[in-house]
Amino acid sequence: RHKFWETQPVGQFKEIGNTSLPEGPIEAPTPLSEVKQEPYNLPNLYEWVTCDINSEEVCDEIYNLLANNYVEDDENMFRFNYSKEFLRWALQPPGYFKSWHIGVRVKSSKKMVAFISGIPARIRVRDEVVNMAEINFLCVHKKLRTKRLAPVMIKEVTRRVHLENIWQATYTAGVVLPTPIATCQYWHRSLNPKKLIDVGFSRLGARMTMSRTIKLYKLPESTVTQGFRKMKILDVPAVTRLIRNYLSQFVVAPDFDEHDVEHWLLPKENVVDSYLVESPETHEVTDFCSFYTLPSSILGNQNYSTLKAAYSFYNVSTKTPLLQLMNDALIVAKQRDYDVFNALDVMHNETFLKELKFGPGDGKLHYYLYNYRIRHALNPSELGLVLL
Ligand code: YNC
Ligand code: MG
Repeated sequence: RHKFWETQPVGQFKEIGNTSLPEGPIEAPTPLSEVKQEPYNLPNLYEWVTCDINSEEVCDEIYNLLANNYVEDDENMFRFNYSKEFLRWALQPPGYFKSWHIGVRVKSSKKMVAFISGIPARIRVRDEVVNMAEINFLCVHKKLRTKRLAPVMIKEVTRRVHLENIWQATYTAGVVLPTPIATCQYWHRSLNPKKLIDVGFSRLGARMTMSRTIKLYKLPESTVTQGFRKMKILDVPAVTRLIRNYLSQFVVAPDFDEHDVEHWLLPKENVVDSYLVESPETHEVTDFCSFYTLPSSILGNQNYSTLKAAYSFYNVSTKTPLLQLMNDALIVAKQRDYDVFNALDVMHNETFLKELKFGPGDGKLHYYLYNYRIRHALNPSELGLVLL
């Protein structure tokens, strides 16, 4: 069934329900001297390229490959349109490896036709912190699909991860592979219902008019929580403490230090937005919320070309009810002209989704670990990890 994935150190479907298998690494690391020194062979017309994402030209090429060939919804109405600034942020966290930004070019024309990337991350699974790669942006040009290029790209990124003495990875995908550690669902909160309906993202509900729908999703002009403000660089230590403490309750979560928090959570225009609640009395940071910006291209609509979407990232509530905090996040997203606010059912998100008028999306997002077995699948609420 899965000619490639059956050969890889991942949980296999036939193991499901077998509770005697131990949790942890599936294969032991090999000495670095035994890691293959040369890249895997590509079909003869193609060549590997290590991408310098800081080069304007290379960043343009990756951007264009993804903008034209990356993930679409099931009905091919929308396609992710990660911005260049976003890609630079996503691919260059603290300690990143340029060698993990891997392109494939046509030898003759130098056209970039495929890409895969990894970034390093410390991921805690129960009480073990594991050095991992987060694999993302696997993309093969539409004209080169189903030629078994993806397995070669996955093996090559694996080889380069191994060369850095890292033996585990995590990734998410919309497709079912051996074997998800959790299966999550996206929920969508309309901010601009008229546009969402016009472009076919959502439909007018039964017995609903456009004006009733607009009223249903209306939000206050300004946020309601006292002390709610944008995160600043001086907040990094307090936010790190808050988020580390919060994430410790989940089965799988990143082990963020101050450098990670500065990179991933300090606001970056049109990439990531973060807000916190500073107690007006004690000046303590008690609550935090964040979202990243990922527009989608609208395929074949006369009136609109992009959907501006915010994606819930990491949220922490200790004093402000999570429902109120997320309502304030919706208000700022609306102020900033986003069309929709998306959230997965991970962490404590289930506690606000229905109440804040999010609706379930179609299509699932599956989470995976490479070379790390867990005894049984997790509930989404046991996951403290959001990948981009
Ligand atoms: C996928 N998304 O099952 P079997 S997500 C992993 N992730 O293998 P071919 C995938 N594997 O079943 P195509 C996959 N999609 O025979 C397919 N596969 O064992 C498997 N789409 O290869 C598939 N981006 O080249 C099959 O297929 C084999 O030409 C078939 O290429 C696939 O970034 C793809 O959705 C996805 O660009 C590149 O369809 C192409 O169809 C495409 O014949 C649109 O491949 C964009 C898209 C995927 C987004 C993502 C996470 C990727 C994770 C990869 C796995 C990482 C493992 C850990 C490595 C480091 C380890 C260490 C240490
Ligand atoms: Mg292929």
